Amino acid sequence: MKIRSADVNVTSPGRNFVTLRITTDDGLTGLGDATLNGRELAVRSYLADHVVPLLTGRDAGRIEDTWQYLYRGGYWRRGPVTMAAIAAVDTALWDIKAKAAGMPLYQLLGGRSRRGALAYGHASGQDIPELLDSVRAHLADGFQAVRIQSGVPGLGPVYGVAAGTGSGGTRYDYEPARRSADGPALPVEETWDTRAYLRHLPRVFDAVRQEFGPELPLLHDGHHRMTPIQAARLGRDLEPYDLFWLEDATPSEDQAAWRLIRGHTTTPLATGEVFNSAYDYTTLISERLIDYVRSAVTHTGGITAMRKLLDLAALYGIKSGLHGPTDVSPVGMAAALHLDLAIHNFGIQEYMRHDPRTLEVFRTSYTFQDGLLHPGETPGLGVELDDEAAARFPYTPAYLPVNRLRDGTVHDW
Ligand code: CS2
Ligand code: MG
Repeated sequence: MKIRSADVNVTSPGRNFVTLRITTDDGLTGLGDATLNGRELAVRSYLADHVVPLLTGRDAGRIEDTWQYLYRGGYWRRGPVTMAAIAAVDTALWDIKAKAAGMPLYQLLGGRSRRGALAYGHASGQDIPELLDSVRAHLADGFQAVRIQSGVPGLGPVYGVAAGTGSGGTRYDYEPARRSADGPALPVEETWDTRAYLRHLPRVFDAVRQEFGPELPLLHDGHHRMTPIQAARLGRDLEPYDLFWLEDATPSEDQAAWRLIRGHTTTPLATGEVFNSAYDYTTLISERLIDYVRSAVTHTGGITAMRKLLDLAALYGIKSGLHGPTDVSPVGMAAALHLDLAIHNFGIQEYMRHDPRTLEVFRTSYTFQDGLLHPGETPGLGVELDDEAAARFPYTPAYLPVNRLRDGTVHDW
């Protein structure tokens, strides 16, 4: 079975997505997600200008060889653009292989290890009462784990807190990137004050635990905003509230910094959504500095690379917590779900539900029931792209926000 063609689709049904479709000479198609939030056209060009010409005529069944050919053969390694492009090819080839086998992809990854993947949703509020309502709405929708983010007294809008009423009528998931169609064409700028945040967050957790009791798994994203010693203090202050995890407590690329946090707190730690290679994790995993691997299949070289990374983590007792924001397309989401079902060291899956327009363009077979996600039994990944629907939503430039301290200094967000 040879690759006949490959095409890159860019569409914007509520937000931008980059999708690769590979077609074989016997008419099978496979999809791969290559969405890189706010930098979509760079990946489109990498794929269309540099990768697609290499694919035509290749044996569609040789997934590992194609991965190595694109990774080693390109000479320039790693980086989010390269690895998102490789991920799209890899995922599309796995989709094709599973369709050819007539099986849902998780069967080729070893079959299921569990009934479904425990998913966490994004509860948030500008203040504590609003957050409590949002948690309630998530529980009513069946979520059995929630991430909680809150506005900080004295600060304006904070990234990670929903700004308006979501599609379901409740304050739901925020949209990471602002499109020029929906507001200013340039990045929104937010103001940040870490000391105010550190004072406020334990109160937030206290209120949520008082309202919902000790059982509910609670998560929180620090979004790289703290120094290691601030993160250590927050981890310690939150210990009474028994977090499932504290995510991105400090900028993740400084792996050695996590030794300091780990040395001070027993709050479980997660990181890796901005990583794109297993090499980004070597210190974190081998020294057991984190508890959960947060990468996205879409940004880390696809199913082939993610499986190796998760197997490495498993050797050190570290679990998965794969990235699943709205900027991972339904194709990338499905890829994560097949892995979640198959691997032994599954931890939790992020689930930020997509806009209904997105789900008009991407027809999915995955399901969410009783707090668990399941990839479905359709052969392959179980996602199809409707080209006509996609064409109704042309690409719209979008930027992620920028964060500044009160004195104007650019800060992590
Ligand atoms: C967040 C994301 O899902 C998360 O944990 O950190 O919203 C992230 O900021 C976006 O995916 C960036 O594109
Ligand atoms: Mg995050």
